[in-house]
Amino acid sequence: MPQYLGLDSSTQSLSATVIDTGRGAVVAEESVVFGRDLPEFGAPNGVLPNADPAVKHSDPLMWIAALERLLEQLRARGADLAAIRGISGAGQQHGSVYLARSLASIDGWRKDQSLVDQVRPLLSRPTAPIWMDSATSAECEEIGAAIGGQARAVAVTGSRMIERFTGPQIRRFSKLEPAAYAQTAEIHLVSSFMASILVGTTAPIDLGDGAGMNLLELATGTWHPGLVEATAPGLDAKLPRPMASATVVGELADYFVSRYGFSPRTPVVAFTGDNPSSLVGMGATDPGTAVVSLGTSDTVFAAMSAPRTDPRGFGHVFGNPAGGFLSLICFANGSLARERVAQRVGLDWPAFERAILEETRPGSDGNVLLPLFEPEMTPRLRVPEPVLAGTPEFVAWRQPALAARATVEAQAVSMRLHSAWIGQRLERVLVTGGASRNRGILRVLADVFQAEMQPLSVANSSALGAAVRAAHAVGGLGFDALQRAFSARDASLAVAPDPTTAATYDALAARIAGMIAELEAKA
Ligand code: XUL
Repeated sequence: MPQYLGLDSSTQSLSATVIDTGRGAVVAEESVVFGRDLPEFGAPNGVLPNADPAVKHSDPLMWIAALERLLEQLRARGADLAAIRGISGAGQQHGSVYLARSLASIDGWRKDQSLVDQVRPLLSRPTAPIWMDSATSAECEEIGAAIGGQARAVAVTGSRMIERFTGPQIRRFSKLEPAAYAQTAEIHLVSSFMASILVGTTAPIDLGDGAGMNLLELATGTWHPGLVEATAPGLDAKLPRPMASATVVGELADYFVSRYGFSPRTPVVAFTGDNPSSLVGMGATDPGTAVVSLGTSDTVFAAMSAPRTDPRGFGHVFGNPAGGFLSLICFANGSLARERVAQRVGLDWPAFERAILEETRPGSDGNVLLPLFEPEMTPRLRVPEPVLAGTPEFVAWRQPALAARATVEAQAVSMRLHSAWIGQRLERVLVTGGASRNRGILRVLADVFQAEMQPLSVANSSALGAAVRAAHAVGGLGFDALQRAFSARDASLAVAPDPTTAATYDALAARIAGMIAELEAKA
């Protein structure tokens, strides 16, 4: 039976989903969690510690070690890798990897040496800035000014210049380490880097993820010469070509065939960003269905037939791997913020859920908690501590159940406030990501949006989307049929809105909008 492998190279883990299109079933799911399984890389949560809280880098060699570990794990658990007919993948968006040699110039991988040992000498920069990095405000200003203002950046790329996007990150590297930048022959996204490793040569950048670089012209799907020039010297020659997502970029390198038992010449399809991939995995590639993804970052996204842009400059436009575009809004304080509140008030995850469902009421009795632990991108805020308002007991973090509900309420309200520009009345929202099984969170989202929340039965929609994209591009199967087979929604888990809470959340939305405006004015 034909099987397809989807990989998801995310911030905290690398995951695999194998689908069997003959049986219409997911046949294997595996994960390597960086902090837990690869402690030798010193990156709990996948990010290297840094004295500057704005600087967030990861070790690309950790991702490669994880790839080897994951493939070993799949084989050890009995996955038949010889049955895989095609492979694709997804990567955390925006992160960049810097290579001293173009991978097109290496002659595949040696079989007698680990991949980590073979890639290490190829890196011109030992670490990769990732999407959590916010150290490039100056570079955003500089590039924006050089091309005639942020409005122009929005018109060309779908986003203003954004700190975590790849262009500003590349510029910062070229300014901080001009010699190392000059020695860089090729710059990859996480997605195209992982695809390149699999094929043992340079893989192109797909349009879905490429749109998150502040370098791609949406209208033409090509690198924009003015932006490329304004970003860093000689950048044009260092960028792989942008290409449609449904492209076979090469054949699996022999290294993987002999080490892990894949079939020779297994086709590899362009990798895309984790959010565009989730859109596919959720079965939401047609406009009209929004997705909330609860991960390290929380994101809200939806397919769009024509690119519409966010007038306030928080939202983005990326490529839809099925064609057209997708709107996306990203919140940096997602799962980690929920976990940090839970830890701070001493609740485990089941207790966090119970606190919302059984122990508190909508509106948290007038208490508000903006869970801002990391510099936030939506809205653009950098505050040293979460912001609390309400009773003295609450503000002193002494009411654990209320803290749990107030955290999720503020996150949901912020999603509602900052996704209004998409201009769609949402009746149904698909929910994915680690926290999508938490009924307390689903309850709050349903009431705040006054829309039904439908979790997907498969937890990792990004890896699933990658497997589905491989089946589409290699097996010639239609997205409709694939999504009917694999993106089933579990009706028993759906949470309908309670209309009696609407007024409470309208009022809370107005109050939180006011608090945010005050913080923005102070910033
Ligand atoms: C999206 C973004 C994050 C990462 C997470 O713009 O930065 O969602 O893709 O992996």
